[in-house]
Amino acid sequence: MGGTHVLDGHPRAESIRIRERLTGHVETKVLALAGLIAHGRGEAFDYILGEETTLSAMGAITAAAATMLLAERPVLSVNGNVAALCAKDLVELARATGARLEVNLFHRLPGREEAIERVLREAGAEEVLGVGKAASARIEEVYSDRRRVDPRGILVADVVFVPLEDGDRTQGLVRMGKRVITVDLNPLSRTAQAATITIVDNIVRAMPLLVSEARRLRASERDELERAVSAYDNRAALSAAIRTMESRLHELADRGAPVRLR
Ligand code: PTJ
Repeated sequence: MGGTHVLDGHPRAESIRIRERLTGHVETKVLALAGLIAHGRGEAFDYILGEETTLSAMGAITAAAATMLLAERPVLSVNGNVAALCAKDLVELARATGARLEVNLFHRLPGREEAIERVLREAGAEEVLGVGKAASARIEEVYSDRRRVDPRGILVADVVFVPLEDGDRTQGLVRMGKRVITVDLNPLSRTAQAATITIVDNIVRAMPLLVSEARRLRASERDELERAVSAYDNRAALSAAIRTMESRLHELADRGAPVRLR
């Protein structure tokens, strides 16, 4: 992959570095070209959100960690964008919650599953489900290549983590009776609306918080985790995210001042 072309003093250095990481992963086949479009859409929502983890996103993160810890068969579904952006955190989250990692792609082009498996193994994963023939089961409720799943993983999971997801699979998994957790900067997306828990935050910020929250809650009693889950309301969390965006735009429009981003 090409080296970085951005100087530390650049006001958008971090954002540019992330873009370079993603474009580099087009070459390695980890990222689908459509992944670049998805990232651009996410960035636009992040600008409006203020590029910070909100209090309500933190509430969703706590509920998500508790849900994964309570699960019997949790699975973390990994696509190209997520592997490119936070492979290490995924491996750590799997360890902290006892979840299995499964590659599941919208664009199953030759070599991509293996490339993503490689990135996960380099990040420390000992087991990666869903690669090649291992994705031998079909989910009727899903109408894309994402229907191909591993019979040891998503097929039998009770809780599935599907960050940066693309629509109908979330609805399909929910119809199958699974609890679905997502990370999506767009609170209006079908996935955000249909998931059991939607973390409206950038995956790059949310993942380390999710890992530390899972580690913190690991020692908790079952009923304490259950209370954290039942206190959570996804409709309210989505409304809070939309309200944050709305009030930020209002404030900026009133001030007429340049947007201040970190
Ligand atoms: O690797 P594949 O083949 O499985 O494909 C993965 C993508 C992401 C290309 C595919 O799932 C897709 O097309 O997704 P969508 O429909 O573009 O939806 C992705 C959602 O993630 C959008 O609502 C974006 O706003 C959001 N998003 C993008 N980048 C981030 C994000 N949310 C959180 N953090 C981000 N960094």
